[in-house]
Amino acid sequence: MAGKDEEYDYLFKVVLIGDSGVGKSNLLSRFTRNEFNLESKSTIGVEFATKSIQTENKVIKAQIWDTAGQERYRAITSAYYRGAVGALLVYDISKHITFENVERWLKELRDHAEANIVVMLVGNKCDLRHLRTVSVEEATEFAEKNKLAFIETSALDASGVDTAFQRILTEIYRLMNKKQMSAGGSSPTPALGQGETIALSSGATDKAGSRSKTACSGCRT
Ligand SMILES: Nc1nc2c(ncn2[C@@H]2O[C@H](COP(=O)(O)OP(=O)(O)O)[C@@H](O)[C@H]2O)c(=O)[nH]1
Ligand SMILES: [Mg+2]
Repeated sequence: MAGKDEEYDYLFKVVLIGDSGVGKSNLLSRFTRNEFNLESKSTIGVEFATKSIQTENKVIKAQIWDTAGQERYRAITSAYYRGAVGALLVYDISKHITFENVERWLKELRDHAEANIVVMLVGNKCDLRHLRTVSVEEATEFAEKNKLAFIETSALDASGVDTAFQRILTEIYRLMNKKQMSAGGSSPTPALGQGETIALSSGATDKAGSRSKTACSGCRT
């Protein structure tokens, strides 16, 4: 029987990318199952996990893909990126090299993903504040230069995790709405076009401020 979990307005594929060990799998398990694993059992064969959220009166089902450890061999296949409308590009705030490698991951996205994929830079492990090597300022500057949303998270203590997913899904939804409007307003989905006001400004800096806000407050110290 189809339960409430099955009902959604949109299904968005979001991929997790970033160096090995930055916490991608744990961000996924924290968000979808509220679980965290201290051991790095690299890859318990999960291809993707799903979770539905609500935004602007719509139910968005997120299908979040995890690399299954392929990032270690720089062998992520293009199938991984196919159809993805969002990407969380994760680094570890206590390992500067993982932040330096963000450039490479952006190039990977340019080469393999849709041109208009929504990318959010995620500084994970912000609970390790005593070991921090990437400052909020440095990451914010980089994110602004590259027009990325930015947030810090901790999969361990859960701070910022829900916010990160909520924000990227909301931004994807808004951009999709905007695109449908500018394509003539003939939406294929009856749920749309019911007189909602859709912001036509670019950059999605409005309302949720997903591009202008930076770290979650819990992670700034
Ligand atoms: N302190 C801390 N450790 C984390 C956090 N997220 C992940 N880890 C640890 O970092 C290691 C790698 O995590 P994992 O999710 O496997 O990273 P992945 O290779 O990017 O998928 C594991 O030992 C996790 O327990 C976090 O937010 N804080
Ligand atoms: Mg992993």
